[in-house]
Amino acid sequence: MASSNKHLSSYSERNLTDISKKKFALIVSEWNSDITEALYMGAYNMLIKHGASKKNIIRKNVPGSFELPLGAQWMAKQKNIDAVICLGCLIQGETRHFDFICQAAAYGITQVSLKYNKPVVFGVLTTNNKQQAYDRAGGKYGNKGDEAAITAIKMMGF
Ligand code: RBF
Repeated sequence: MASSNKHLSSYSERNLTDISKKKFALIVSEWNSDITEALYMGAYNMLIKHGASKKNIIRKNVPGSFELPLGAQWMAKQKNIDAVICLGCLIQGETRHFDFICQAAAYGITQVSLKYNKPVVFGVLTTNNKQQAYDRAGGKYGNKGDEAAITAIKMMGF
């Protein structure tokens, strides 16, 4: 799966559903915050660009990507939230923490989406190094935050 060759950012943004009255929760991990802030700005700007109202975009921070599923659950259980976007950045270290946290975040976010029957988007970078993360947070491979926002909008129009 060569993700460097494929970007949702360049996918069709036409015929997207009307999100002017939709409410979004953006959960942002504080680890690698230079990256996750860029992901957040990408997602936020993309939602605004497609008609979301500023007052309908709620931001919540969590300490790390491991906490994204619980943060997502607290927001997804609120009836007035239409979609949740989880943003994080996991960078491979020397120990196996990376694998456990990636696994927990992906599984947990999936569980929340299925439990609450609404889009809960996995906007989490899992990279070998910081450069790969920069490349995907507004660098040469686009911004995966943008893509997370478009994914939420597309799923809302399913
Ligand atoms: N959280 C991230 O979002 N990205 C990371 O790259 C990251 N690396 C970690 C490496 C180690 C060794 C530890 C202990 C934690 C790391 N975390 C990372 C934090 C993790 O998601 C979580 O916040 C903490 O484990 C507390 O539950």
